[in-house]
Amino acid sequence: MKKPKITLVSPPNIEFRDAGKAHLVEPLGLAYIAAILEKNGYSVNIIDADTLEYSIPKTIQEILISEPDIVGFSCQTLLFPTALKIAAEIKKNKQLITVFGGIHSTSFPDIVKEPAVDFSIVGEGEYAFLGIVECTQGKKQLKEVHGLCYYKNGKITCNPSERITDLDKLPFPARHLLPMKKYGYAFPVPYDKKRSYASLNFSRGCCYNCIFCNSPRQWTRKVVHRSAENIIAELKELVNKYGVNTFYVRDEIFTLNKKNVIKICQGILREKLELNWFCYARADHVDEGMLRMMKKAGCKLIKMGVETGDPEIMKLIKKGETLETIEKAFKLADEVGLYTHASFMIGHPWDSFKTVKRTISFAKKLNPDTLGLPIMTPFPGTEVWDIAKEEKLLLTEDFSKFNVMGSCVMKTKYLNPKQLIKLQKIGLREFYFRGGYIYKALKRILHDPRCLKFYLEPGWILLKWLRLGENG
Ligand code: B12
Ligand code: SF4
Repeated sequence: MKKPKITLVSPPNIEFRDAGKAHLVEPLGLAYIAAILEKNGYSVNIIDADTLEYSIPKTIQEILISEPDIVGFSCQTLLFPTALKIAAEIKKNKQLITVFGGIHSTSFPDIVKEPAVDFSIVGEGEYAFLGIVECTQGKKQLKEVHGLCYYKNGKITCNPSERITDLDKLPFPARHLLPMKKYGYAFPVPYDKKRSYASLNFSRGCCYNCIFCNSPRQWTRKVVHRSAENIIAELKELVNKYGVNTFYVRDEIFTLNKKNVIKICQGILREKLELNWFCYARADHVDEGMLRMMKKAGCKLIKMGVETGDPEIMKLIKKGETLETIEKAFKLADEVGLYTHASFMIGHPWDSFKTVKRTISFAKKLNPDTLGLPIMTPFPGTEVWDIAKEEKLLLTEDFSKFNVMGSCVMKTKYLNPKQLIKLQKIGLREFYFRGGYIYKALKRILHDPRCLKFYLEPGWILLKWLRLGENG
């Protein structure tokens, strides 16, 4: 039987392209799937339409040029409507199988009812996608493919999914199929060499249960770690094969397993990899010894989720942290000499004018190098989605509006969308156009003028977005 040709697609994010420009990363899930398919002798192609800034027609054209028999789409909720449009169009032009995967498929397996979706996968995609391909070769039956969902005779069938327990067995992501030179993150950390960038996962999953996060649904709260040896081998490949000198750890809670963090740092130093890197961490996981070790191994920036400056809301969102712990962690990171990013949100179901003001004040108090202040978006599969529906706070189920920045799909008990968008802009203005922030930025720039460049691009995007001069 002829082996099928496979094309994997990361759909274009047309409306929010500008917002995403400051941080472009590889579609790692697709690169993992491609790697396992290649390892099994299949011909694969990845179209990262988002990064390549393709329009929808251009994406359709590129898919058809690749003459695929099977097309896989990876999408978060926001990009699902676009992916669906593309899938419907390519199906009109060629007989092929479409497979949808990623967080939206996992949270919303009902998508298989859409005529343009042949199969959808709940959970991890590597063995599931390979399983579908093997079904087309008569090597497997659909019922044997973990996480596979399909719609037949008015009924949705979903096979139980299974977590991958040994991530070391996966081949490294097929980055040779990606436009690696296009990826990057504008963060204000200077160094000599021109940046060449990649991102990777050291683990998968998170054991916490914050009400707004899709991670518990995606990974079933089970954390699976890669070994330090396997990670160092991938880092060496990144340096030697792709000339990478900067990397980003995509894990939700990189600092959960301190022993592994230390081992990885020791490995980077032992192998003299000379890499700059940054990661996410939970404030309650960091300690001075670990932060110092991370800095020694090239870590420049640490991103921590704060979410709110209101102690009551902090409890309601089940983050499991306190404002005091968070403040301590930011101080510690400052002392150690790491750059910091704080991720906040406004528009929690209980947010009022007063609590948002508290959030803005707390952000100013922490004084991180950069601030994220999106509006709470209740993604399907999260507890906040259920709250939004039960309390009639949800304003639309048009997923193309679930962009987190600049539009608002959920009101709070006390604030409407107009008030939330206005508060978001006030928050960002108050944070960035403030003596304390400007002083810190100037200190960074004076210490090393090369920093300036890395303030400019995100700064320009922010200014455009805030549309200075307009009453927002
Ligand atoms: C790192 C990260 C980012 C990175 C990289 C995003 C990316 N495109 O991969 C950055 C910082 C850029 C980012 C941005 C955003 N992110 Co983000 N991000 C994450 C995070 C923490 C980890 C993702 C990751 O690296 N996973 C590891 C890789 C290996 O897994 P994966 O990509 O999910 O792929 C696996 C499976 O999903 C599946 N799969 C994936 N694609 C396909 C396709 C097929 C055909 C198949 C069969 C299977 C399959 O198989 C893969 C391998 O097992 C997740 C949290 C999470 N738990 O997923 C949030 C998360 C995905 N992000 C989220 C959001 C909301 C965003 C933003 C919209 C926020 C914003 N506006 O700023 C943007 C959207 C940008 C974009 N166009 O992607 C939400 C998505 C919620 C939703 N339902 O849509 C999540 C779940 C966090 C949350 N709030 O709950 N994010
Ligand atoms: S927000 Fe962070 S800590 Fe909370 S469940 Fe999601 S990944 Fe885990």
